[in-house]
Amino acid sequence: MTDQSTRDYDAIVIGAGFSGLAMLHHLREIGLRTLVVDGEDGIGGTWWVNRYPGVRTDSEYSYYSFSFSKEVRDEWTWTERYPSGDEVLSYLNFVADRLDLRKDIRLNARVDSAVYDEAANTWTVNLADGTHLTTKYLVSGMGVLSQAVYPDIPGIETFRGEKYHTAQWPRAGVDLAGKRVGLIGLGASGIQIVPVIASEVGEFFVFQRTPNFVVETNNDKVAEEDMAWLRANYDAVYEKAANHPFGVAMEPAEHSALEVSEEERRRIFEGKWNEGGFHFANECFTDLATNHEASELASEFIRSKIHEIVKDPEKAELLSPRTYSFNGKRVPTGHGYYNAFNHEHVHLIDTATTPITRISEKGIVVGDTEHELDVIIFATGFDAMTGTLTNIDIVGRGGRTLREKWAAEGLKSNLGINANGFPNFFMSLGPQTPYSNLIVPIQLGAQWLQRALKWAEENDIPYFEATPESEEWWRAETERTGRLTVMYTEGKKAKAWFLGENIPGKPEEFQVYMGGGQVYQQHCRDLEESGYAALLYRQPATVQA
Ligand code: N01
Repeated sequence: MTDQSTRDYDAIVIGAGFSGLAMLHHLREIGLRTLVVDGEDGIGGTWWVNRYPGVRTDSEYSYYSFSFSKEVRDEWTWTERYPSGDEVLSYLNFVADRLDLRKDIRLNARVDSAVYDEAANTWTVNLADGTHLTTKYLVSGMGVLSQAVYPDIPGIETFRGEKYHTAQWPRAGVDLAGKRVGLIGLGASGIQIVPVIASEVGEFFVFQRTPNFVVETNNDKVAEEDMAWLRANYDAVYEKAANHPFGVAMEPAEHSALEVSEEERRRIFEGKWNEGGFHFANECFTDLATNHEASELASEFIRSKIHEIVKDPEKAELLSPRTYSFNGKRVPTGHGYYNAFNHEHVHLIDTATTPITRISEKGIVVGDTEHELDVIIFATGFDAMTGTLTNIDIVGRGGRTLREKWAAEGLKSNLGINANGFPNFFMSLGPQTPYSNLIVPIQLGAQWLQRALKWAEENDIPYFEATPESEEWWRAETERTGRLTVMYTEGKKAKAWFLGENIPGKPEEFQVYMGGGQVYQQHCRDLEESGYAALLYRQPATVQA
């Protein structure tokens, strides 16, 4: 029923990363004339802009990829268990070529605003170059950790040396050889960059406000037989990931950390530590994310590992988190992170005890001490989940933006998929979608929307929109389930982005759903099986088809 004569497109998707590519493929499959627009000059989304040294996945290759295309599965070969950023970017380019997506992707097309016209039931997407495009369906694939933030440190603009943010890294690279380099920020990004540039720079000053619990990955090459096995078992691997609370293809743990002997606990922690990466967080015990005592036992194990690896006991102690416990921040994975601090030219500056007071023309001032630098790297994170959506004007019914809605009502959505007041606007990985390996909710979300819009088209439904009741329910459910985890108590202490705590002035609300990816998917299936009737407006007012 889409009226092809009056609108430029049936669907416009903003963003050409994993989300945008999956959406384009699935919406085209149901015959929607779909266009992807992206402000960058290459596809890849987060993997296009995050080119800092050391960037790589912290999920394993086997489930950090799409399972929906047999061609891609059969023809693509991963080379590392935790693929580098370059390899993921090559993968996404391969996907775009193999599925012939490029012809419907417009790059260098930055969206300034998107405005809903109620009378015409049409969205107008306004690009920075002055182009206006109209569409029935508008989909955000703008990414959840894409709105980079700089810290509000006085004098930041006065620094005369070079300044870089990890999420806006120059394409041509940065020559750090022999230079005095300062790094602010030790989340997943900072932790990846440390060991890689440590061997390159002259002097390295790492400014640490809050230490992190870093789990080493023990990265490895992917053997030919591993790829052959994966190709034969892709669906099973994907299903395992989809049924896991955090979207990883891993075995469920069997015991509480509190019900085994100390010796047995150490043995299990040790085994999973050696296996590396998210295996430690997910496979040791059932309650590292839900029980404070269990999370503290994991914390103590990691602290003991830090003291084993880092030779200087003072540095080791500084690197050991004491103010919150494991899972209080999104668990970062390491590639020689703690070891890097054994280099003499890597200086760890504690800015928790003596804070950074300002940035000067010459460097970073901590208390009264000025550290002179040639380069400052900011790995200071993102306005997560909502930042990209509130940074541009997405204008719904009555001229109200999403930014205004959430400021007035608190963060609200129906399953992170859509929002009341914004008909036919959908989000891939909207706020309040699962805290997870993101490829699972991206793929399942694109497939869900494909079925929903096919149904809408076949049944002459002019628009989908979240009801106020569905939003109230999902907001309450997101908060309720989040508060059952240690992410709530510990995340508050650690100023975690998943609670919005990292952005000054941002309200404390769960930005993601902590109740489990598999539970979330069941809610999505329930919504679909109800004929979308339970939660979404489907009876038209008087709108044009
Ligand atoms: O950002 P973060 P990130 N003064 O918000 C510090 C995903 N990701 O880019 O903790 C001093 O985690 C801040 O200090 P503190 C992943 O989901 C994935 O590293 O507030 N310091 C913190 O250390 C991850 O969780 C991958 O005390 C300041 C750091 O900046 C998410 O992105 C790779 C400061 C910010 O850490 C975000 O990670 C990379 C200030 N004023 C990222 N302001 C992979 O999958 C901030 N900081 C591979």
